[in-house]
Amino acid sequence: MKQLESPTDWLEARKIKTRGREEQRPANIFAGGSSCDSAEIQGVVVSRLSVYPKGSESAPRTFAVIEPEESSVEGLEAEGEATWFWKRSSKDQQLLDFEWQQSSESRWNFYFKLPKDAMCFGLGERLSGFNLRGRVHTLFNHSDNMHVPTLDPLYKSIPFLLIRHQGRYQGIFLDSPARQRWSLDVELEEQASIELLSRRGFTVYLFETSSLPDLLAAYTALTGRSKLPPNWSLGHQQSRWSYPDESTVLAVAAEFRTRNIPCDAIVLDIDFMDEYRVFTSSPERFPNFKEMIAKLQDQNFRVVTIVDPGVKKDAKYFVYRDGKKHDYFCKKADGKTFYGKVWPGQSVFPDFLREDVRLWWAALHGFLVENNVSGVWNDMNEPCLFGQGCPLPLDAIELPKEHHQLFMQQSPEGDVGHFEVRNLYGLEMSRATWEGLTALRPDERPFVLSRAGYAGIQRYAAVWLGDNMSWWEHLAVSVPMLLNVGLSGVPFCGVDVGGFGDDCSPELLARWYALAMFYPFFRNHCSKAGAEQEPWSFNQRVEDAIRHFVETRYRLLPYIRCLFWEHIRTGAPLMRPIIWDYPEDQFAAEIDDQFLFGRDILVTPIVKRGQTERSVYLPNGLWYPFDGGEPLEGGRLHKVGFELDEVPAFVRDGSIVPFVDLIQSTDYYELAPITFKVWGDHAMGLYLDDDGISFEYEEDGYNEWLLRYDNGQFSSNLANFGYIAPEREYYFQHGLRKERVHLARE
Ligand code: MIG
Repeated sequence: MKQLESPTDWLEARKIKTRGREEQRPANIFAGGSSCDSAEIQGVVVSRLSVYPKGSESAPRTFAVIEPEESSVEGLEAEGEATWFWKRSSKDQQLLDFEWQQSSESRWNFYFKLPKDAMCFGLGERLSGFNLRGRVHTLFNHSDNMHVPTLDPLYKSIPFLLIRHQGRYQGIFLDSPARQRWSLDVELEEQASIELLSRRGFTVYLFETSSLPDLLAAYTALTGRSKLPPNWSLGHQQSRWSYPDESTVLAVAAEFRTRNIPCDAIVLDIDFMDEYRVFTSSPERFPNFKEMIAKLQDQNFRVVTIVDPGVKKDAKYFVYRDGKKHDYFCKKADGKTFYGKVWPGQSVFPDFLREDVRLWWAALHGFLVENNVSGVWNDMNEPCLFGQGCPLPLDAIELPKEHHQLFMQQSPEGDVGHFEVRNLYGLEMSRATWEGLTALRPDERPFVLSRAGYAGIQRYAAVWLGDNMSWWEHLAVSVPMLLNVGLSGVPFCGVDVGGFGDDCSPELLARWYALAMFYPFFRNHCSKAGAEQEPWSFNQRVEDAIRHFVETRYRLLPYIRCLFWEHIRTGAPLMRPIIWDYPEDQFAAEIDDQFLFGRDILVTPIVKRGQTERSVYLPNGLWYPFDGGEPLEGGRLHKVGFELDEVPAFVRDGSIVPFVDLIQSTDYYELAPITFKVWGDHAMGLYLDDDGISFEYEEDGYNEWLLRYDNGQFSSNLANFGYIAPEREYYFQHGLRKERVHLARE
């Protein structure tokens, strides 16, 4: 593929890449238009700049953004070709000196300052550790199953960067689904730059200084928040590529019940289909698909199935035929249908950017809903094609012409080359899925899981981070990766527990569960080639340890549900860096192997082979070991031992955490007693309840209590009462004292 338009372009771009200084920047050829305004979103001032190239009349729409209601406070006009500076409302705002220019027909450059002590977070899915500073981050959805530390890009692209400077935060959201490369002071010159390859324009949002929680609140007000997930999807999920047939699936499910390891869902990977045809099931291996699911439901399991975007080219296959008839598949620039090779062989790809295509795809889920499949897993939706590396070479400095962009897509502004909108493909597929499930089962909140994504993916799907390995390094890196995913607005996330590729070891699996019980999305998954890693695959000791972690996860479900409530109200992720609550703690800012799970639990996993103790940093205050014991004083490091079956976490002094009695499936959640565990002598907490499945909570169908413990007295204050719950028992527990309580009814 020829990328370069002229050798001079190449040289100029090299210069920008290696040197960020102004005098070496290429000429600015911008001759289009722009508009600029600002709004206050959730208390944070956000400036918006829309830039469109010569020949267009407005910046493209990209779907990522829900229009802020109170937009256009300022109505500043950005002068034609002039460099546009971030409007400064106070001295404090001069930090970034954000500038932009156009340096070729399809290339835009952005520059901003990164003070020496500034740290960078966000940008979605990055393998490079918590602080993203010091390297280049490419945003171009791409599937690669060898997750070495230098791998770039990955499956998801979320162009939202959070910059921490002296305990305060600023944000940049470059809303364009075209290829972006963010170079975060690679040259150690306190300069960062972004290169965007697009012939369309862009909109960039600059968030003025705020706290980290406020910044997330504003960003998620702009790009949307998750809905409450169905209760069952917060349970333990078991997956494998692939359980080959019905009897294996039923046997695996039975194993959970006989061994008393809680589990809510069995996930079916690609082999459940009829020769990888989406929206079918194999007549040979899953001949009684619906009955099998009914049997699983009798044992309180749900079924999640995979749905890939590639539709098998097969004239006898209804999805292919129907899609062809209506012209729903992507075409090349010459107007001919695009075929690419994936699991089903030659396949076609729906153009999910089109509303009519999304509606059609949504309706196809009727097959799954009729069979009582509960959740849908979207894989390969970058989209990933066999036999191809990254479809745009990393060193490309121009956007290839349309006939080199795989295929065309129809955006609301008209036809556009795929690379202009590539990062939206997975999001639009998951949106179609989410909308389909919502329409087909209006009384249930859908569960959709996606591999690819763009800003706003949280509105439609949970995400997992693709093909990790059964390596200790991948256990460790899951913490900073998921922290950055959460700070990029996506709360419902996890990685394959036990690792996808390679063989998991007994010790690794136990330690992985010890951490993963705090992943918002909690699924054991393993590749075809890997050794078995179901919880019982090794010895009794490991199985018992895993049982303890999974049981603890289930007991924590009321707390986890409260954390999702917090997300829908404030945009907060569930997994948070310590600096979320301790903004001034510079020492905590460096920590990427611990995290806060909500406000009250600090998770301190063992992520190294053979290790039985680690140093733990506790922020200010008193912290109680999760599994019991004397509290430790915070504000310093401690050496702490964690046995293989010990929960590696601490609870904050002054918290009240709701625990539910042990259940094997969330089907038993509603009636199970709840105990409010109190840590410390003065404590506060929150407890919310709803039916766990419908959208009633959006219409006031929930109950909320503020809990207090003071002077040996537990009390509850009703904040909302809109859900008539079945009767269950409540207790409070403080140390050895446990008593029945009745929650306030008014
Ligand atoms: O080409 O469906 O990341 O979780 O098991 C591999 C088979 C396709 C990649 C996913 C993985 C899944 C696998 N898929």
